[in-house]
Amino acid sequence: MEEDPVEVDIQRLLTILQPDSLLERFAYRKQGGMGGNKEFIKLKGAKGQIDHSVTQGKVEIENEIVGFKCLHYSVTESNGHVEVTIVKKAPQELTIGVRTVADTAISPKDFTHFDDVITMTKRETEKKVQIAIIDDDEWEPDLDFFVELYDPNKEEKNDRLIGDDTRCKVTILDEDFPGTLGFDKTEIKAHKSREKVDIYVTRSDGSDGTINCMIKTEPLTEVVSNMNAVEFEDYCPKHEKVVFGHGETEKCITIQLVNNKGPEEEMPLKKGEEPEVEGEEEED
Ligand SMILES: [Ca+2]
Ligand SMILES: [Ca+2]
Repeated sequence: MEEDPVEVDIQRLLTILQPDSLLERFAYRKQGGMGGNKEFIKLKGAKGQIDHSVTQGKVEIENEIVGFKCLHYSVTESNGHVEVTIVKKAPQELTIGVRTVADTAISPKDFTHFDDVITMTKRETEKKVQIAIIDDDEWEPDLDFFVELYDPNKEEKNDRLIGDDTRCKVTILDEDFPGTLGFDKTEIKAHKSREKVDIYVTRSDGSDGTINCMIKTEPLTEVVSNMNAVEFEDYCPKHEKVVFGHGETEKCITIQLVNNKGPEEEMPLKKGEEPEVEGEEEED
């Protein structure tokens, strides 16, 4: 880097420092707030798992017998499962309970709850456990849950085993993108003789999940000409919700015109402001 560090733009610095692999870059960009729409689309389908931090030497209180190899895993939603590694640190047979604990990610919507007892022989030093991750079409923020180790022989099973490494966090990386909404044209001319005018709202850069926006007609407030269209006299005002189902990229909105003038005279009709995405989910 040849520039004076003081002069370097922070976004440029983030770009220079980002990791090489596609999956790591995905997580890095999201952390750095760099998730541009185009990048997002390219990364869709890049399945995988990231093991963030190896616990050795990183925890204050380490369990002497057993613990997770990593304290934080990230997994793409479409990967199907996350695999966590449990390390046995003592040369003895060991039976422990492994269970998931919901946080922002919940079961069964985001992952399949896991609660099982595993046994490791004297010679085994590691055991891998797979937890199913649910892939949906809805855009959502990244969600977390935990996996923890407990003693299955204890009557009181609420407590996990002592130590900072007997619990790990799993972050589910969403790779769905709802897209952005906009009008396909910013100006449409309609003849007074017409019964209706069709306006198209398009969805670009992604079409995952159901999204909706409100659409509203507004008369021109400033007098551009004496041909400003008047509500109910020239057109029927419209204020309604436009819903895009999963995969839908275009919606037609019809505005009824009131035909009470002579034919073939042009009348400017301005549609409402750019639609805004209101929410990503529809109640069933
Ligand atoms: Ca998905
Ligand atoms: Ca999703």
